[in-house]
Amino acid sequence: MARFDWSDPFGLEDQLTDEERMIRDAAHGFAQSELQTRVIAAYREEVDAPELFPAMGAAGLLGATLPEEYGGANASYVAYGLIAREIERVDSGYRSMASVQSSLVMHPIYAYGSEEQKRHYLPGLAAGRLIGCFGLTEPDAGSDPGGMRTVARRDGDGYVLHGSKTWISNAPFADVFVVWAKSEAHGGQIRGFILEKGMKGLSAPKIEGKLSLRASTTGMILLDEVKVGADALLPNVEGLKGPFGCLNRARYGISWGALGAAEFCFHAARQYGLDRKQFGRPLAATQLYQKKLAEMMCDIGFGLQASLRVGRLMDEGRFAPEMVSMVKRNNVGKALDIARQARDMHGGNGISEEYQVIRHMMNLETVNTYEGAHDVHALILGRAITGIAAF
Ligand code: TGC
Ligand code: FAD
Repeated sequence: MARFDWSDPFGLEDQLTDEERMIRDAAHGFAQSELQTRVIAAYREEVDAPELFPAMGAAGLLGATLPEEYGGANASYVAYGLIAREIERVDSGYRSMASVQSSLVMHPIYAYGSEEQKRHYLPGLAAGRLIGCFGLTEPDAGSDPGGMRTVARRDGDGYVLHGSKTWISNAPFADVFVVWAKSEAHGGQIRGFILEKGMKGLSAPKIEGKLSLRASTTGMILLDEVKVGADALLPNVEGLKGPFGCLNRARYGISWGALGAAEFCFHAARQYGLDRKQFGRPLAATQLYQKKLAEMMCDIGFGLQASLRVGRLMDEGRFAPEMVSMVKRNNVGKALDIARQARDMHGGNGISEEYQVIRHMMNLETVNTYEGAHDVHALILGRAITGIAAF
């Protein structure tokens, strides 16, 4: 009979390859030494941290799944998920910075870009010398990106882009902007364009006053008749399947990341319950406290197994987007419940920045909304079950 380990109930460790464990350990070391040490103040002060990109790049955490010739490590999607889990164990905002760069900026350039675009951008993005952002959401098109108003018009050999994007991670300090627009030159089809900081008419003001994800910088992208050359167009995809192909990967990474945040909260609640005595015994000796811990462990264990399965299928090229909706929706929803419970189980201390559970709770509210809101993923699954789109 195997010995039961509450911190790894289904033996995830045994199901990883040596290389995946090595990448996970490197990500854990980086996250604990470089991110954990700064996050409490960074969140309080809502600081911009562009300097973290070269640090993450040097640690091999950006674009790890890409081939080595473009600066990646040829790592598996399971390894990518493990990186997200370790970063988000510290803070969802830092994971956001990394997953936008890897899945939403490097992936589309790799998957849809020309050879020149790949060689021009990917090594700098992998090293974190360049910072990327991904502009899909607009003020009037969030869950329904097909309703976007940003347009690209033909201008000589190139294009002119006009419109606005909002809630864009990394935008205020980004060098590279992957922007999706309806292209009049392509019959109104949605096309991707690579824009660069400093282009005339392009600005990216910061959105101030977030009470969630404060360690990650968010902004708008304002496009006022921005002229770009023909080489700004991502040539190899058209339609919504372009951005959705990126979102599949980012959402999958989030399914692991959110469980990293949940594990932090679970472990913290367990330790707090063992240390804190009320009514003459540890809180962890009470039935209600143990039931909550048991539920946390089960939800995290089930979620990790499901994400591992989706990751393996992704590596084999056999995943379906609906599987990604299942793990993104389930794992983030469970993580949010776990963070709220952990906050409660810490009593008054639970609202203090020092204990960190309330920061995770606040962050996970954003994670539950972005990359497809919780209910929108339910509708994607409902469509798959019934054949009827209820959006
Ligand atoms: P629909 O008719 O379903 O599809 C249009 C076309 O897209 C294709 N498609 C997909 N392709 C690949 N992967 C997927 N997951 C796909 N889903 C759809 C589909 O086959 C079709 O292709 P074609 O060739 O027939 O044209 O589109 P719809 O307009 O009805 O979509 C509805 C819905 C709800 C599925 C979709 O709009 C949706 O997912 N909404 C949520 C929007 C969202 O997730 N936005 C995320 C913005 S980025 C972000 O939040 C980054 S935060 C990052 C961070 O900081 O970590
Ligand atoms: P809405 O679409 O208006 O939804 C509001 C509510 O209505 C939600 O509860 C939703 O579930 C519900 N709803 C919507 N449609 C339906 C329906 N048909 N039936 C039932 N309920 C429905 N976007 C980017 O492009 N790039 C980024 O880098 C990025 N980063 C972000 C960072 C942060 C901090 C945040 C908060 C958001 C970010 N986003 C980004 C935007 C994010 O993807 C959107 O906020 C999200 O897709 C939801 O869109 P919305 O905010 O317009 O909400």
